[in-house]
Amino acid sequence: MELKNDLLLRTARGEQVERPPVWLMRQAGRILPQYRAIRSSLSGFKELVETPALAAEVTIQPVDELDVDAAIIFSDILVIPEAMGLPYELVEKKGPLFPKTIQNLQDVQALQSGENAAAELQYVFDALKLTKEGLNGRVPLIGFSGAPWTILSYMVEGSGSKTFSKAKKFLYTQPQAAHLLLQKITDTTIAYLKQKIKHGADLIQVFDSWAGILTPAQYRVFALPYIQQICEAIDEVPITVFAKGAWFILDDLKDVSCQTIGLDWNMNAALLRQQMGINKVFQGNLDPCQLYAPIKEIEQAALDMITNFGRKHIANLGHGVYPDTPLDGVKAFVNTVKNYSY
Ligand code: 1CP
Repeated sequence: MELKNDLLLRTARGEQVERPPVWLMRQAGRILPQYRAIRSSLSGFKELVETPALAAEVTIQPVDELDVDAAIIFSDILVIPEAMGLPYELVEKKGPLFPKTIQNLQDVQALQSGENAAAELQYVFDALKLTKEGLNGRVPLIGFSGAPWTILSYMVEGSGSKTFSKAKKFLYTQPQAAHLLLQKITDTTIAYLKQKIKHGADLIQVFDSWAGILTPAQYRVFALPYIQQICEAIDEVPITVFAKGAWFILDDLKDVSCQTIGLDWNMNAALLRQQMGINKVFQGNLDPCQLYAPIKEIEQAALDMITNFGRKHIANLGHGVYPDTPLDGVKAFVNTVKNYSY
């Protein structure tokens, strides 16, 4: 199926484009009344993720409502631990919870991995296929996964955390088990992403949401080599690496085989280009809280962001949009980018 709007892909490939493409991390979700309506009729988040027709429907909602330049498949990074043998629950108002966690080498050895594990996720692949049909070529579809370190952190910690100190302790005290676990996650993630691409993903984003809590030395040993393996294996479509909070690793990411680097709102794109000579495409990085401001200020901030990034830019927020963000603020951001021309 030919894409009617392939601006995101042309930008990710480094081509000269007319304006930055725009989409928002977490664009499918509670910011949209259409999403809340579907969600409230279900038993929970997992039912939505695991029912392909519904997942496809909520994936397309932001394309209809916001006219963004990409859809991102509605799913979660935590489907990977579950496929490996560690089920998750999503506790209302509290977040993810793993009844069973990884404590030692034996626990890691008991997990399945690679293609066998990825095969458990047929419901995601079916959702991609239905989404592609529903989009009918309007915009590209983004597939995603968590980065191995971020996935390990949930598997060891058992829930979200401010410090992820249990997960970091695991790296310091059981490095051998940690490396085996990271390798198993990596193998599963590669098999999973390849299936996503087969079922229609046009671009892949790897979320390293907890990158910023590692030291640079830990990041180089426990995170980056596995991200590199994923980027090397995925050569069918462009790939974005978003290592949140890890400004200290951008100089290394320069040499990783990804096309695009996601930046959070603490980072300065112009400075990174000048001082580090990073030539890859950047994605980001408006502060999600900026969207609570008056409309005029949102518009100005979006223009300032575009100016700061220069070319080779995919406009986005610096992290996911917060559920209580006014829809008018979101639309002001999207429309400012869409009305811009270089
Ligand atoms: O019903 C609900 O609204 C539950 C909230 C929710 C939603 C909407 C969760 C639970 N996951 C999702 C969907 C989701 N998760 C998407 C959808 C596609 C889109 O972007 O529109 C994506 C890309 C994710 C990825 C994800 N899940 C990340 C990486 C991105 C990030 O925000 O850093 C992480 C860390 C998760 C774990 C997770 N799942 C859900 C929550 C609330 C969390 C975060 C928990 C924590 O803070 O530790």
